[in-house]
Amino acid sequence: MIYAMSDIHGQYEQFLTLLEQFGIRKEDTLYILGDVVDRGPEPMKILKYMMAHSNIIPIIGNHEVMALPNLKLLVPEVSRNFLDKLPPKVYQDFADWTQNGSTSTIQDFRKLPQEERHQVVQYMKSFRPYGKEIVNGQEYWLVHAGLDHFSETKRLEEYSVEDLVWTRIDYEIPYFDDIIVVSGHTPTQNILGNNRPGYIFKANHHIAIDCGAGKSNGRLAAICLDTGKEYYAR
Ligand SMILES: [Mn+2]
Repeated sequence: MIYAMSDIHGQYEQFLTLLEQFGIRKEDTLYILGDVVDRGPEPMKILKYMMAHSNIIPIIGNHEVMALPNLKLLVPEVSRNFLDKLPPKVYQDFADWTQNGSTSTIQDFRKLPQEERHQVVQYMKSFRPYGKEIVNGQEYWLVHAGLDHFSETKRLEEYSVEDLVWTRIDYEIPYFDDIIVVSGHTPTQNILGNNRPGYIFKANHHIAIDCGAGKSNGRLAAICLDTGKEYYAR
């Protein structure tokens, strides 16, 4: 079986709840479509769980793109005023990240021993830009946010990471007649005209699976591509 979930944002308890619901087996594959870190309380526990399970395929999200260069800086012990010594561009990247929910990630990361911090950074570097699967004869492309600079003739391999992690899909417009694109990044509560906010959204050859795990009216969700079955953490 192939499962997909997205935008866990530090919600380790919800993550475990969903894994229990699937009863995931070694021969199953779980795609996690990015934004594992930031906002919620326990991103490092999720990353360590993912690292320990080779049937989990991590796809990069914009929060990993923001976090990675900054976490590299935080592998060694740093003093309180280390930010003052950074070159302006590096300082700006750090400041941008702190505007995007980095606090929990920084706090959780700094609790790890240095060796584990190094391992987490190495693991995050290994996140893939996208996934591709054929299930029951149906082709699926799995990405964090969508296909910016879209062209029908472009192969998935030709999109840059920036194209795949930041865009907002117009879910009323299909990308393809045949391929289904599975995406996170935009909570289904924010999809215009969606009459089932907080549930997985399926229309126009899109499957949107971010159900806003960190929101008070949201939860972590997952889908099984083989059965179409949806799973919700609460
Ligand atoms: Mn995102």
